[in-house]
Amino acid sequence: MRWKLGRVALAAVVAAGMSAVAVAEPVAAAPDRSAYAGIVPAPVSARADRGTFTIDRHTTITAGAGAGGVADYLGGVLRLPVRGPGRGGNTIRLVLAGRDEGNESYRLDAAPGAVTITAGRAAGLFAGVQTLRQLITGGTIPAGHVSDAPRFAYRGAMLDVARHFFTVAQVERYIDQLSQYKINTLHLHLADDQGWRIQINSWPRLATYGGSTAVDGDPGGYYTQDQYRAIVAYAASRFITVIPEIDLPGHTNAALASYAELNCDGVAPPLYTGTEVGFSSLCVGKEITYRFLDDVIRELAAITPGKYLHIGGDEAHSTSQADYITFMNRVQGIVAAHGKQVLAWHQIVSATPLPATVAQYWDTTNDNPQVAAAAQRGTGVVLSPANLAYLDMKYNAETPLGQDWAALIEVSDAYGWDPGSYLTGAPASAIRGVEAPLWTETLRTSADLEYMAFPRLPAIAELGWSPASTHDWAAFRLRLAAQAPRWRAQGINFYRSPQIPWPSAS
Ligand code: IFG
Repeated sequence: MRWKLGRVALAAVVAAGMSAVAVAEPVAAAPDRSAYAGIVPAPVSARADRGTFTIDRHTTITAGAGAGGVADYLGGVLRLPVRGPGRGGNTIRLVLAGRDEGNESYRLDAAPGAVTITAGRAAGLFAGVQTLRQLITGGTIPAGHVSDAPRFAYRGAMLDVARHFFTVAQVERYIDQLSQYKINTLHLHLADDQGWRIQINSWPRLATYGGSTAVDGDPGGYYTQDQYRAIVAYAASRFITVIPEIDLPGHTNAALASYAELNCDGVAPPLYTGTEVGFSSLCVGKEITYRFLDDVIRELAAITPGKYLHIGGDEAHSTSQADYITFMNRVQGIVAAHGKQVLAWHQIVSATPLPATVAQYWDTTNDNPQVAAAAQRGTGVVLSPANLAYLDMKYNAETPLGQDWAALIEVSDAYGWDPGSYLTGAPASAIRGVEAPLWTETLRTSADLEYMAFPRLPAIAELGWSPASTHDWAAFRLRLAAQAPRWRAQGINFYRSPQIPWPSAS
């Protein structure tokens, strides 16, 4: 039975993005050749070929050694059986082979009888699988070829679970959404003035008391260490590394409220449910502060496989400059003593960053000589400019959720910059990548998170993954529009920005 192959144009990309669904029989869907022009993030190279691969009840996924985890993931997504290598017939093959380029590079080759994804490491196969999902239209994959590799190694999203608490299931839902756009890092903001969200066995009141509330007195919560391990493992199965943040020395009211002895005056402040910042500080002059931090960092390092711990360092307005420098230099040493490297907000450059310390830039200007000087001295930088990458910023004055202190950020603003050349005076070699923070003072549900993250998160993900040469707003907005049917199928509560020509049904 041959289906008449209709002609498709790029505009069809707008209507053709469909979530990956397995079908029992070939459906009358014209394979969407322009799907190769519609991938988000844009790949290094992609071209359609003649022919079509049809997913049907005989289709299997085969995986060689080392590719099993990705094969099982893909089998779950497409609801297809996974078999060992060597089977004939209509197969989707995941092949771990070739040079390991030390990143998530891959090749995808689709022909009528077989689709093959080849990569030097499993993370590359997983990236190729996300691309494959975007090429599937109604059970068919147009023949073609993709060769792809990331521009930046660090492609992150931050979720603030301190201002409002989000359950393991809600975090895992966000992880699944991030992984579709090749994000590979999840920064969890675990402690702040309004809540401490991770169990520390040696200081139990941090979570049980310090985690008992949230902004506006909303329900609190915290992760037991087993629950945190579950988040880390789920993220790892999507090739996402978790970076936990304990914000220091400011943003520490939850800890100070939990243990009076941590306060310089020995008096514990009340729990805080407002949204002010900069009023709290650990007591830099007390030795107990460093015993406390050694315990916290030791326990956190033991359950965090990734190489970074984030120690915050922002808005320490109640810590003197001299104390801030003393404190941040000492805490970096504690992190290193526990075998981890430091990530910190860019204020860390006013202390003495360790060689491996990376500064997360959140200023609202691209001209910050102090950070540029540190970058020139070798400090790595992750870019999260608050006026371009903060997903808690309103889209416009009418946006019901979010804040506007940094900027109003429409989709074109989130997309309209180049991380490689953004920070004046910083060498391109210092730029490790990008991260899109999602602060939750005003966000309470997954639908709230999704409304702010989509469609801007895929824009930041593209800045992190795609070659600068592919940067083109006119094309991106069409590719973004074609993602909408997928988001609708997955129940993602995305903002229908007027800047994007959304397909009618979405
Ligand atoms: N700045 C604070 C966050 C959060 C944010 C909300 C940083 C590094 C404003 N610090 O961003 O805690 O309140 O947009």
